[in-house]
Amino acid sequence: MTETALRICPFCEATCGLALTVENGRVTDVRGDDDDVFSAGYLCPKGVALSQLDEDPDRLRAPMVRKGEGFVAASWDEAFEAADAALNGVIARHGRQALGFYGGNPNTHNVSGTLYTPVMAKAMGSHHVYSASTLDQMPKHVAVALMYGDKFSIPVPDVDRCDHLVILGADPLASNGSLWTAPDLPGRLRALKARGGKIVVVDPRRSRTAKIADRHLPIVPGADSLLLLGMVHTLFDESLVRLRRLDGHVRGIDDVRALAAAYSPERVAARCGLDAGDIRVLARELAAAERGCIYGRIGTTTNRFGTLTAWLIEVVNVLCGQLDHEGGAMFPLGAAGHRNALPGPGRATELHRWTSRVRGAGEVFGELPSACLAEELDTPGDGQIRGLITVAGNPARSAPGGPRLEAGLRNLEAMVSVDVYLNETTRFADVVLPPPSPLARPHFDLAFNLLAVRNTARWSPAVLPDDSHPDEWEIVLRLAGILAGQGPRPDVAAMDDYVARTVIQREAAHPASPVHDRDPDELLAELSPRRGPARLIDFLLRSGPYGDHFGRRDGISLAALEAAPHGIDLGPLQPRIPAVLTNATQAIELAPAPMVADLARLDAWLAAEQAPFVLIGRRHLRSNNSWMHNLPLLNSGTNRCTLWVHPDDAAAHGLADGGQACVRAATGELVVDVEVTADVRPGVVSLPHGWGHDVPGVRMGVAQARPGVNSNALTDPGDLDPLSGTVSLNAIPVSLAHAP
Ligand SMILES: Nc1nc2c(c(=O)[nH]1)N[C@H]1C(S)=C(S)[C@@H](COP(=O)(O)OP(=O)(O)OC[C@H]3O[C@@H](n4cnc5c(=O)[nH]c(N)nc54)[C@H](O)[C@@H]3O)O[C@H]1N2
Ligand SMILES: Nc1nc2c(c(=O)[nH]1)N[C@H]1C(S)=C(S)[C@@H](COP(=O)(O)OP(=O)(O)OC[C@H]3O[C@@H](n4cnc5c(=O)[nH]c(N)nc54)[C@H](O)[C@@H]3O)O[C@H]1N2
Ligand code: SF4
Ligand SMILES: [Mo]
Repeated sequence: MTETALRICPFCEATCGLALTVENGRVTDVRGDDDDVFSAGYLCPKGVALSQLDEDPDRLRAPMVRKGEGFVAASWDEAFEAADAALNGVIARHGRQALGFYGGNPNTHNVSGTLYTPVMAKAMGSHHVYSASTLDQMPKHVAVALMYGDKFSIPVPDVDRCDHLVILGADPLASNGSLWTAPDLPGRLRALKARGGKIVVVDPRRSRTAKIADRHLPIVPGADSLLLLGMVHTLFDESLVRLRRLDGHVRGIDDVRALAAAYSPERVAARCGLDAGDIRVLARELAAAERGCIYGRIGTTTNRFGTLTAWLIEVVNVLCGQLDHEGGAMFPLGAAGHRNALPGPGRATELHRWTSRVRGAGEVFGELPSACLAEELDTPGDGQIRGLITVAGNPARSAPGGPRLEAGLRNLEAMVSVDVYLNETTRFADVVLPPPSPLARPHFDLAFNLLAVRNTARWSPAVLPDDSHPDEWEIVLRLAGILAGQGPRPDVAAMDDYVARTVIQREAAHPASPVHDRDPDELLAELSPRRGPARLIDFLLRSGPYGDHFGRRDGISLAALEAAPHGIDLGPLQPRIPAVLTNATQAIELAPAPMVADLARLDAWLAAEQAPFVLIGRRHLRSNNSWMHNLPLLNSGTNRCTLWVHPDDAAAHGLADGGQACVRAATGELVVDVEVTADVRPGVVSLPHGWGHDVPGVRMGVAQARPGVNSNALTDPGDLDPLSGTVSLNAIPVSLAHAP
C-alpha cells in the first residue's frame, strides 16, 4: 500500500514541510510538500536524508546498558532500574549538587525536548544545568531581554519585503538560516536581489552567501562590535538617525550617542581590517534604505564580544528606523507559547543570579556556561559533578575542552544519556535511552514559530506510530520521576497531568491572559483525552494570540491544525511596538547598563596587539553539527573537514592543497587536511566543527570511515563572553606549521 504522509523536517530551523511516500511501513521517497503554507515545496539534502536516519542500522532502537567496557541491549524496565540506581547513588553519596544536565540542540527541534526536558532538568535540583545555548545564541537572548523585555523577542529580517540586507557572521546558503526561520532562504535572498534589492555580507570568508551578495566585506574575526560602533558613530556624526514609528518608544539615545563618540570609523577601521569609508557607506545605505535591516548570527554570537555585538545590531536597526517596520527587522507573533504575546511588563531580566563553582562564571536564564563543564567535572570538592544526564547533546564534540572534557566524562560515577546514537559523548554513559525515530512522533515548532518570517501554525502527526517504543517525553518524565525519588516506575501519566496543570496555571496567572478567569481543572477537562505534548500544544494554541480561547471566539486549536494538514497561514509579520515591549519601562532600552559597562573589555582588545593567525568555523549544507555524519547521503562528496588556508599563508608556511598542517592553539593541537583557497581572508583559517569520529566506543560506521578532526580541541573554554556565558568559538589565536 502506498500513501503520502506529511511531516515537518526536524533538522534545521527552516522547518520545511515534507511529503513522504510510505510503502508498507517504509518511507521510500521524500519530497517537499508543495502545498505547505510556509515552505511551499522547498527542501534540502538533509530533509531527504530523513528516511536514511529512520533506517540507519546504527540508530539505537533499544536501551543500552553498560557492561564492562561495552554495552548490552536491555529492556526499558532494566534500563530505568539501572538509571535509578546510578543517579540516586550519586545523590545518596554526594547530594544533588553533584548531578549535572546537558541539553543539546535537537531539544529545540522536538516538542518533547522543548516542553518536557526542562521539567526533568528542574527535578534534578542542581545548579549544574548546561546547554548548547551557551555555545550558540545566548548573546541574542541576553541582548533582547535587556532591551525589549523577553529573551524570545528576537526580531528577524522581514526578508520577503526587504530591499537592503546586511548579513554579519551568517551563511544562510549553507545553514538555511538561524534565529531566522524561513524555508528556502537561498531563494528568498535571490528574490530580494531580483527585485532590485541589495545584500551586503560581512564575513572573514567568502561564504556561499557572500558569493551571491552585492558586496562582501572580509572583516577581521571578532571585530564586529567595533564595526557596528563605527556605524553608530556615523549615524550620529552625519545626522542620519531617524526613528520613524519608534519615535517616543526609545530610551537612552543620548547615552548611545555619547558612548559611540569614541568609535569613529577612522579609529576602528584598522582593527576591523576594513576601510573607514566602507563602514560609513554601510551606515549611510542602511539609514537611507526604505526597507532594510542588519542581521547577525553565529560568527557574531560565538564570539568573545557576542552580547555587545547582538546589542549593537539592534541599536543600528533602531537608529535607522528599521526595527518593527515592514521589510526591516520585525517581531514574529508565534501561535503558541510566545511570552511576549500578552501586553504588560513581564518578569524582569536578572543575570548572574548565581555563579559557577570553579571559576565563578555567572548564571544566565537558569544555566551555567557549557564552557565550564570540563572544570566542573574534574575539579574535586563539594558540588563536583559526579553524575551527568545528557539529552540530545554531544558536548564531547560541540563544546570546548577537548581531551580534558572527555576524561571528565569517562571518570563520572554515573551518566545517563537520552540519544539516538552511541557517539563521542554517549559512549561514556552507563545507560543510553533512545527516543523513537522522528517518523514515530508528532511535531510542532514551538521555538521556531517565534522566529519565523511569516506567522503560520503546522502540526505533523506521527507518520509511523510505534506503540512498542516510549516517546521521548515519556522517557524524560520517567527520568524526572527517578530524580524526584519516585523509583524506576513513576506514574508518568500523573506527572504529565501535573505538567499540564502547571502550564495552565502559569498562563492563567497573567492578568491579560484570555484564560485568566478560568478554572484550570475545567480547562484540563476540555483538553481531555489528549495527553503529552499534544495536550500542551492544544492548550497553548487555544489560549494564544490566534486561539479560540476555549470556545469564546473563532480561532485555532490543535483540532483546526489536524484538519489543515498543510498548515494554517496566519499572515505576514505585523508591527508590534509598543505591545511587544514587556520590560518594566515598556520602551526600547537602547543603552542597558551591563552592555555599556562591557565596552571597557572591547577597548582593551582594541588597544591590544592583534594575533597573527586566527581560526574560525564554517558550515556545510550537507552536515548538521556533529550528528548527521552517519547518513551516506550527507557524508560524501565535497563535504569535508578541511582547513581553509589562504594561498599567501599557505606559501609562507610551506602548505600545499591536499597536504596536511599542524594547527596549534593555547589549548591543543591538531593535524588537519589543508584546502588552499582565496575564499578566506589572509591571516584567517577555517575548520568546521562536529567532526572527530574515530574514537573507541563510537558506533557510527559511516561517520567513522570519514572521521575528520574535532575543531573544539582548539577552542578555549576560558574565552567567554561574560554577560551571556557564551564561549568564543571563532577568532581563536592559532599558529600553523607544515605537517609531514
Ligand atoms: N567550534 C564550534 N563548535 C560549535 C559550533 C561552532 O560553530 N563551532 N556550533 C555550536 C552550536 S551553534 C550548537 S547548536 C552546538 C550543538 O551542540 P550539541 O547539541 O551538543 O551537538 P549536536 O551535534 O547537535 O548533537 C546532537 C545530539 O543529539 C542526538 N539527537 C539527534 N536527534 C535527537 C532526538 O530527537 N532526541 C534525542 N534525545 N537526541 C537526538 C544526536 O545523536 C547527537 O548526539 O554546537 C556548538 N559547537
Ligand atoms: N547545513 C547545516 N545547517 C545548519 C547547521 C549545520 O551544522 N549545518 N547548524 C545549525 C545551527 S545549530 C546553527 S546555530 C545555525 C548557524 O547558522 P549560521 O550563523 O548561518 O552559521 P554558519 O554557516 O556557520 O555561518 C557563520 C559565518 O560566520 C563567519 N564568521 C566566523 N567568525 C566571524 C566573525 O568574527 N565575524 C563575522 N562577521 N563572521 C564570522 C563564518 O565564516 C561563517 O560564514 O546553522 C544551523 N543550520
Ligand atoms: S532546509 Fe532545514 S528544514 Fe528544510 S529540508 Fe533542509 S534541513 Fe530540513
Ligand atoms: Mo546552533
